[in-house]
Amino acid sequence: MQQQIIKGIQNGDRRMAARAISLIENEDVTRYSILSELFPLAGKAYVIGITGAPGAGKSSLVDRLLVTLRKRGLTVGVIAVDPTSPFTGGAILGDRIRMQEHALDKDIFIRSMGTRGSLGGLSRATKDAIQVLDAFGKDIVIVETVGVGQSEVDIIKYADTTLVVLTPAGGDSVQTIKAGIMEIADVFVVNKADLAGADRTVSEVSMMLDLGGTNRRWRPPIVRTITMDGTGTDEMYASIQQHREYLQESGQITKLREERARRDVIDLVEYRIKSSVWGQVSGSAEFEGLISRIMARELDPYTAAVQILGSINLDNCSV
Ligand SMILES: Nc1nc2c(ncn2[C@@H]2O[C@H](COP(=O)(O)OP(=O)(O)O)[C@@H](O)[C@H]2O)c(=O)[nH]1
Ligand SMILES: [Mg+2]
Repeated sequence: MQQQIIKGIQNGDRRMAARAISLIENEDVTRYSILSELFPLAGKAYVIGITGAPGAGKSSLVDRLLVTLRKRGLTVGVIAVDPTSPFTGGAILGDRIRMQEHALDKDIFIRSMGTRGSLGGLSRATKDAIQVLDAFGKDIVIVETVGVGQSEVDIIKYADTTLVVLTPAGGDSVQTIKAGIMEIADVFVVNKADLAGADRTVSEVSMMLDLGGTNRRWRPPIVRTITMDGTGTDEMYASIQQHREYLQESGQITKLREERARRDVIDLVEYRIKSSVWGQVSGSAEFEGLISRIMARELDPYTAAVQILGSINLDNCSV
């Protein structure tokens, strides 16, 4: 089965790419050996992250971007991450009719991913799914994720160029945007520019960028878009291209990838240890016994942790 999946991905079989992502989502035991065989095939895709509040227009912008990319003959993979929705089983973004039309295009692969357990599993699964689509030969991989919480910020770290989508609506005025999100933006998109207040949002972002000082060599451009008529789509694409050129010419892309490789290995080690520990400890009689004793103040959590460490077996982490 494993060889069939790898061969299939090499031969452009969509079902096999989908199968690999399902195995990743299900935390199947075979996923790591599949991913390690896929690794040599990957490394060519350019990853675009798109994040912002729910309803900001991310999916609509992805729609527009897909048309632009396809016109240029580029093949695209889309991963829509929605941590607020339960495990989706790989359903296509049902809310977007046009997305579904795109789904019929064989050079576009769309997949949504939902919450899966704890332990940063979604971020891990997304990173691995990007690698599958990269190995599958997609020129561009777009990751759409709701800009709330740490795990979404983590996901976006896998992107080469990150778009942060804002809207003129008072609700997500720049002041309320989390600092973390501001820092990860390579391009700001002020969507719904047809609504009142777009100018104010643009100048607020611009002011925040000025306050940020000049230590950033790349000043994120601010693009206005209206997804209904496509206003700003070309400019958005041009900004992505400019950022991509900047990364290449400055050598930043190599630094980024090196940093990512480092983080990836550490993440994997951490993730596997955590999963193993969780599997052995959570719900076990020993663990519950320790908790009761802590509650009765007969035992402190520091000593309990040391006791647990002495009893767990980490041999299965590398399986
Ligand atoms: N007025 C206006 N509405 C928009 C625009 N782009 C998207 N919308 C609407 O905003 C809502 C959320 O869009 P969606 O793309 O699903 O947002 P997401 O949750 O960020 O993916 C939908 O009802 C869209 O029709 C825009 O440029 N202007
Ligand atoms: Mg969406």
